[in-house]
Amino acid sequence: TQIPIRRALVSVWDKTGLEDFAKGLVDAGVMIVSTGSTAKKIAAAGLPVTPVEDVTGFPECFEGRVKTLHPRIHGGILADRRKPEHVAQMKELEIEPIDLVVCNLYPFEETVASGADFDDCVEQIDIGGPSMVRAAAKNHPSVAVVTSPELYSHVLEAVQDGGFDLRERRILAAAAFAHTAEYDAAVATWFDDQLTRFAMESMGVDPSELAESEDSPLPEWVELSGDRVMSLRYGENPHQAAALYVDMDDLVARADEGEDCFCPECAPHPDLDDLEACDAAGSDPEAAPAPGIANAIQLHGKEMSYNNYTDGDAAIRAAYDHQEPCVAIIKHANPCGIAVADDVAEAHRKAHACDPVSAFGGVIAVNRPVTVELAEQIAPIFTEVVLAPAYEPGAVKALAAKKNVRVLRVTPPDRGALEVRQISGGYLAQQRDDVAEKGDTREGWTKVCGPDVDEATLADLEFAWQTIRATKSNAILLAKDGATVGIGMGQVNRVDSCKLAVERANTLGGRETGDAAADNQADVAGGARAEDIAVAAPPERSRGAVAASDAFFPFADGPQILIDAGVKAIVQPGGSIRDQETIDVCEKAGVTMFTTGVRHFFH
Ligand code: 93A
Repeated sequence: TQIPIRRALVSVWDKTGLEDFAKGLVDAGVMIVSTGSTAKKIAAAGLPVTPVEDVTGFPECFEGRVKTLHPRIHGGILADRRKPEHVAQMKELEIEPIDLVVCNLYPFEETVASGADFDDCVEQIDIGGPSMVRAAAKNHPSVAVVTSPELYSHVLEAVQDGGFDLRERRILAAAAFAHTAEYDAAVATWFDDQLTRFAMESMGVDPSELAESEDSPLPEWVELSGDRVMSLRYGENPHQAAALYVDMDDLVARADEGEDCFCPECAPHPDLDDLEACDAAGSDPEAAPAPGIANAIQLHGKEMSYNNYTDGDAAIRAAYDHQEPCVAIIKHANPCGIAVADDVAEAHRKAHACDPVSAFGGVIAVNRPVTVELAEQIAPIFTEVVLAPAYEPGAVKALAAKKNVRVLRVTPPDRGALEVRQISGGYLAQQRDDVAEKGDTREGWTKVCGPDVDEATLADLEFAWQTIRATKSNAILLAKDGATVGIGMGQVNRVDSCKLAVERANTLGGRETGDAAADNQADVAGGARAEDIAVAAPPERSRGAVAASDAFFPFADGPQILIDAGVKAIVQPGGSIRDQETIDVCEKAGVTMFTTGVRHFFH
């Protein structure tokens, strides 16, 4: 499966080690095609190099915006050498094959960090580079792609040994997709921030003043109980003012009981610029914060936003609903995936595989300390917030590979704590739905139909049931091997939730989305691990899964959808006047059903 490297395209912004690398290629008999200043530098070292214009027959134009975007280049990268018709077409169109693409991209993040203005930042969005990198990664059966100067010596060894084999080209392709996805994520995040800035400016608000202001942007007449900790940049949307409050009475009561005081003044927040101190604070047993996300200690990343707080709270709630090591990935207060396993890294792989497309930009909560393995696994995936009770030494540093990811140390809220929600003219208060009811474990269930199920199925049913209360109603959740595989949430009828759960189980996870950008995000799952995750997520995941429903089925149509999708057992509260119809369709299909007598609406 080795493919000899005869012709390489080299186009790099970061020219570290370029001359030695180019010399190594030339010595090995490789012909180099190269762009503008990369070609100049190679030529200046006295080495032969073909300028890209000589290949395209077209000048670099529009201030360099169009250099390599040409069929002579992209055809040379994308033609599949395994297909005789592609090879014939290359000949016919006089396109020479390119066996190796060496490219690193315009320094977009560095330009943003330098304080450059909007237009200058936009100019540093590389278009041609990612196109070549993605093309080469796609065509990895024929082409090798390298995006990091750190790999040059390895590349030269491979070139001398007759080229990369298929496994190596696949690993390089996974790394390349991760690289371009990360690059695009940085562009998308920045662009989103710019939209906020434009929106604020159009409202006459100076965003820089707002971010730095000690004063709440809330109108003066707002009086809330508790004590304000800080103004937030904005609320759920940029036009809404917002602030964070903590329950100071609770903190004082804890301090009176001999616990350390964790009021905003006394809480041991490390200096976010001091990565060593933040990493140390992640594992310091003395530094665990007071319960609740409002008291969390931030160890890295951008400032928390209003939505980060609400999603973060939903994520802790989900992860702490399980006794085993658990990882919950949340977006818009709903799970993209939740899983339990013997260790947190494995739980994360399973949770991520549920829906790798949605996990992009998610909030991740873990109910155990984050290991370095888990941190390294999360690092390449664009993640808004990571929350955990502690971080093993080195884990915060590994996560900090991404500048913006918010890393928080958090203590879960007390079980059954008071939950207050405002309605117009007043407040609603209730106990949190995180208390163990009799019907929340198998001992409290009634088997109403179907064959007996084995221990693994029962364990999955229990997992599905204990996971569903973290999912917005109406919720239907499919699970297999301690992981969610399809979630239908937030629908106004239960049939749609069933359809959604099945559809999501069978179209996500395996990378069947037609969206190329989202496809990349699935690949971000992390270099060589992309393969493992794809294996953990075969298509037709509904077949052989178990299902949970957060409230009873009012009709038999919902269960019928689950049965048709191959679900083998269902757990639900029961209590509908039409329960018998639901039981009958399950009985007929040989599907086992348990009722719990408890329901878990979540709004
Ligand atoms: O301006 S681009 O978006 N359009 C292109 O066609 C193109 N081709 C290569 N950016 C393009 N590149 C980028 O130029 C590469 O990603 C690399 O970072 C840089 C190398 O240019 P030079 O060789 O002139 O330094």
